[in-house]
Amino acid sequence: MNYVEVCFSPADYPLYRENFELVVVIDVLRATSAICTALENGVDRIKPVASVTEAQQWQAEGFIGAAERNGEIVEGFDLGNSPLAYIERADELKGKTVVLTTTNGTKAIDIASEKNRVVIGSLNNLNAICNWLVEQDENILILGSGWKDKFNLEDTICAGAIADQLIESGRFKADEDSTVAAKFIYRSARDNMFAFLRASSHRRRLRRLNLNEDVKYCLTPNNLSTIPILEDGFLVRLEETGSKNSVEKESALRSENEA
Ligand code: 3SL
Repeated sequence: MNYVEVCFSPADYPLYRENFELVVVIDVLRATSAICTALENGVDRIKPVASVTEAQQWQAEGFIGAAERNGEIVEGFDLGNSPLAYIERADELKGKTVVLTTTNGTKAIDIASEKNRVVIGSLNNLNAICNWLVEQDENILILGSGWKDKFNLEDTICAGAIADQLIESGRFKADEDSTVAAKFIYRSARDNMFAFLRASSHRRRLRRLNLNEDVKYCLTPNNLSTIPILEDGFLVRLEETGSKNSVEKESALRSENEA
């Protein structure tokens, strides 16, 4: 039987990474919710990068630039990581490639991709990703992006929800206390996650930035069915994996983004 375990933050990741083939990266507020939403609403591919400088470089190459730091859009970009913005601007973004950098989420994707296969989880695609994960014959690590390397509640709730479903399937087992704790936290929160998170640091931070609607959206389970997977440095919809080779993708990108 394979293992599913929860790692609370990128700072803890080196303690876990050797034992897992597949990593599910989570940043409920808001990076991975935005990634799932953008791809489901027509964005073709997302290039996750750890730094603003890298995002600027790709933007100069013709990608649509999206950058967030501390909850706000970075100067010089007109997109951040609000999932609702990707819905509102779906017509304009359809078929395009976006380069995205965020405070925690894209950093977690970056470190996970050094060694492992990476897929993207959120509450929005919860059942879709669990149904797919259950079929994978691999040890799975669920990596919360946290906040600047610290534990956060919202990623832990989502990680606990995924671990719970996989363990309940009878195909996975868990050993680590982090996984047990995540399951308990999820089970305490699941009936009203918005209220449960009232005192959480990031919900307070986003409330101060008038982003409560984003928070409610990110805490909505199962409104999406897209599973983003990292392939050759780009996040794509899982069912489209391998549908184009990288040369075809590069030339498609130039014509899409010039159009
Ligand atoms: O940390 C991240 O990657 C972001 O999602 C943070 S925020 O929700 O945009 O504030």
